[in-house]
Amino acid sequence: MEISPSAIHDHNDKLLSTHKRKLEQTAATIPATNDLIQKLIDFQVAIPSWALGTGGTRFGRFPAGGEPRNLEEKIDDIALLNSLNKSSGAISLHIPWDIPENPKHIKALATQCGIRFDAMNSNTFQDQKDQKLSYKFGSLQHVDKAVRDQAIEHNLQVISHGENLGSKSLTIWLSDGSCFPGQLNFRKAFQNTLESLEQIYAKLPSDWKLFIEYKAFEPNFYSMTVGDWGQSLLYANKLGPKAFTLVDLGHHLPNANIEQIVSLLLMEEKLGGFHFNDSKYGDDDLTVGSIRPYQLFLIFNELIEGMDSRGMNHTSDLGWMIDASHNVKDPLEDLLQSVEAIQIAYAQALLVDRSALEHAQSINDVTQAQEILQDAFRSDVRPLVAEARLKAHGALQPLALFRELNIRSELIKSRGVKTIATGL
Ligand code: PSV
Ligand code: MN
Repeated sequence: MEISPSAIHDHNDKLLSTHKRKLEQTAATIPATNDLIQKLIDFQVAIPSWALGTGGTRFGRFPAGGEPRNLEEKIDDIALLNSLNKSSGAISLHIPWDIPENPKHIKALATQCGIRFDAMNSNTFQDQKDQKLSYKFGSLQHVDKAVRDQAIEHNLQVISHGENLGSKSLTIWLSDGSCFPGQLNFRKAFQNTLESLEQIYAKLPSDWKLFIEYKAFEPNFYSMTVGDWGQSLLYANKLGPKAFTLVDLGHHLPNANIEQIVSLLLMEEKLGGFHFNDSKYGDDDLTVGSIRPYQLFLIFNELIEGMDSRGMNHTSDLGWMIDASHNVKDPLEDLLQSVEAIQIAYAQALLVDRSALEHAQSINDVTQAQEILQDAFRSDVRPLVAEARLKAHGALQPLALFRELNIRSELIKSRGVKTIATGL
């Protein structure tokens, strides 16, 4: 479903005078507004192909209706999001959930919609219908070389799909691990995994990056073979300069200091990308910023500090992706909220007075350091985020326009109520 530029224009027109008033108030107290707005315009967050439909838990799933029935419709949905917020100009594909059967056509469709292909994701955590060997006891770590070879081959196929589409990175998340003490020899599992990753890495195109995503638990509950950033960093260091750690915000043990992890990975030049989501208990995959917005801000604070200290490009030097699941909300509304939360945290972190913070740190002025961070966090940057959208020809209030245009009902009309998108 396409949103006409005139619908966006009419929506913006109605809200323009109120928006301008708020923007003037903000600009009066926030320095370097134009520079900040340009950074917001440039910042793009990839949408996962597996999160455009309703998610579920193992207890049930309650579909919203009108879910995309194929990859073409998923691209349409992302184009729709992007025409509203102008910040979702990329898709991250999961294989085999979203195999591009006709890559030329898919690439042309995406290009026409202004969507590029971000990281490709492989899947060796589920058995597929016609698969010869099972991943029940792991994939790249498996005690049986034939299973490892099968999983390696799958990753190579994913790279080849990605090459056809113009992607430049592969994210490997392994569910490999063990459920009970004694089940695995940790060292052998690590070594098998490393050897398998080495074979994938050897075939990685020269301009590609390999992202190694870690997760503390689930579906294995005793050990995970890539269980934390230390293990991921070990693999990445052993593999070489094209291998990086990927941080998924939901993949830590409770109360982990993710901002410190981010800072140190950047220092080691080994932070590759992000899967954004939010959580209260585990890998809850909730809307970004819905539970711990201050933590999200602190993470962006470290990202900006670390990236700027190395002269990195905020937009292109790391992979920015959402990895969430929408169980009770409309998936598209949820994604609009997530992107907005990311932009807000990014903008607030850009406001941090770095030299004042450095000075406070240098004299151990703990109170002042906190004041500086919280002053930025408590600034209302929403008019700046809206202005960035306006300048990029998006909607001042994407969620409100999504509702005004009854987009979900329109999607249900054209696709049906009982459609089910692929994904978890
Ligand atoms: C695993 O929990 C994960 O975060 C990985 O990124 C998977 O690819 C994705 O979720 C599947 O939903
Ligand atoms: Mn993830």
